[in-house]
Amino acid sequence: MTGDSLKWMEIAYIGMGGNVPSSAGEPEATLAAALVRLGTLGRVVRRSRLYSTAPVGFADQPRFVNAAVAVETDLSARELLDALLGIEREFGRDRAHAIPNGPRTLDLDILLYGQLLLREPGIEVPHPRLAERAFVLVPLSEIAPEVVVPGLNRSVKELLESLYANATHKTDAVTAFDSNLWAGA
Ligand code: PH2
Ligand code: MG
Ligand code: MG
Repeated sequence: MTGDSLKWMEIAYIGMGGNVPSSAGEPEATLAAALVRLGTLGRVVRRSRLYSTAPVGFADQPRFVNAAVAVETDLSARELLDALLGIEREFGRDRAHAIPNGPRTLDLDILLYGQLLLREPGIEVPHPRLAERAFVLVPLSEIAPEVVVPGLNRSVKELLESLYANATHKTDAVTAFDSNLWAGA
């Protein structure tokens, strides 16, 4: 041993979302500020564009801003989850008074963590609803189309193609937009 610390790095794909203002501002500003915070957990190696997305699960709320990012990190999946929950709280996420699938300042979900398949109380990786959600698969396929989702054993691109083949979609359900805040974060 040389004494150098050799750490095992994984690529974690993180879904970001928000649809009501936080202390950082509108959701676009929240996601840009949260991206800077994600940079403290590892190295942000890819980021999708920002997407304006129609709310899923609970219709009577503002559209969401969603994105997906890849972070190379030496944190375990559980350590990463705890750190993400902490960042959500920094941006005013209140889980105590929340409607399921309802409005939130910031949501940070582990979508994938390398090829890990983990189903335990409090943590499920890959994200259990990833394959049903265009607001996840569209940004994720922008940065990781060929990555295979453990348990489903299909690539992100294939899952998106199946989703679009099997369901009807409004054309404005998931639309990318340009953001100087996001580009500069
Ligand atoms: N998140 C949810 C429920 N519904 N809809 C959109 N468009 N984007 C989201 O991030 C989202 C949602 C629960 O996490
Ligand atoms: Mg979440
Ligand atoms: Mg979520």
